[in-house]
Amino acid sequence: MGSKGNKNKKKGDVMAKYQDLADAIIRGDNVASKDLAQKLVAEGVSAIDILNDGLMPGMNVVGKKFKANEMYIPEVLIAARAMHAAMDIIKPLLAETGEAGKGSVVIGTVQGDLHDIGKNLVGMMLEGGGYNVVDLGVDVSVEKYVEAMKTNDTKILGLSALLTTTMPGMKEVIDALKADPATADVKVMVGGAPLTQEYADSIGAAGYAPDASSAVDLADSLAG
Ligand code: B1M
Repeated sequence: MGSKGNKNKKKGDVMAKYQDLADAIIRGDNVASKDLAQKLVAEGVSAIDILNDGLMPGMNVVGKKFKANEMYIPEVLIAARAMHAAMDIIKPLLAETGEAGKGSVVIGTVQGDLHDIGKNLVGMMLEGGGYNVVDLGVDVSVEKYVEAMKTNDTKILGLSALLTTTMPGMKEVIDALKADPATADVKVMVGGAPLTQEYADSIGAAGYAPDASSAVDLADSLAG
């Protein structure tokens, strides 16, 4: 009886730890999200567990509430700020786990699209996977991508899009790269919540990754 109680308590404690972090994201408390992420790190929880069990579930709730009109843009932005505060804590740890010197990858969110949380996570995981990441930011024009692929020593470009209205911008980038002999051999990997493998294939992308971890495997296979 006693041991069963302890076992349940232990499990409950672990759940509560992540729940607090997820709740901090949902209510947009960037001080708490940073502190709780730091506390979990100090307790020896891995960066990837903090990401998958605390941050992502929190942001998923934000997404559901946003869709259901229970949260509005200012609250979602505040939640995003809290997510970034915690991501700043785990970023060096994700990077530490990586091998070094695999070369560079250019990433960016396509034109018209301001969503950067997923793109930033992909960047962090790529850094953790040993890549030097050149992040062009959000709302990146076709011309800026083409220019970046001429000036950086890499043939891998990662595009992120979160809106069905901005997804077609990926094809514009791919077509522009193919049309220029200096960038025709660039391999474009794509990702973002509304994307599918079928869509990636239809626009001529070299690969599609459904999440940040698989983005690293994909970059490895494109680089190899
Ligand atoms: Co926006 N938004 N948003 N939003 N927002 C969505 C995407 C939406 C699905 C919400 C909803 O209705 N349920 C919806 C899109 C609907 C659609 O197109 N079908 C939507 C909308 C409509 C809008 C606006 C149009 C709202 C408005 O103004 N009326 C507006 C557009 C602004 C613009 O971009 N021009 C808008 C604005 C915003 C905020 C600015 C308030 C904020 C963004 C803040 C920021 O990013 N700094 C925001 C947010 C936060 C969201 C939700 C709630 C969360 C997105 C997120 O960060 N998820 C989102 C709802 C949802 O997705 N559930 C929503 C967490 C993140 C870790 O996941 O980005 O999917 P994700 O990234 C994953 C994978 O997709 C993948 O790996 C990541 C990690 O595993 N991945 C890649 C991503 N990129 C990759 C690249 C790769 C590989 C993998 O290779 C290169």
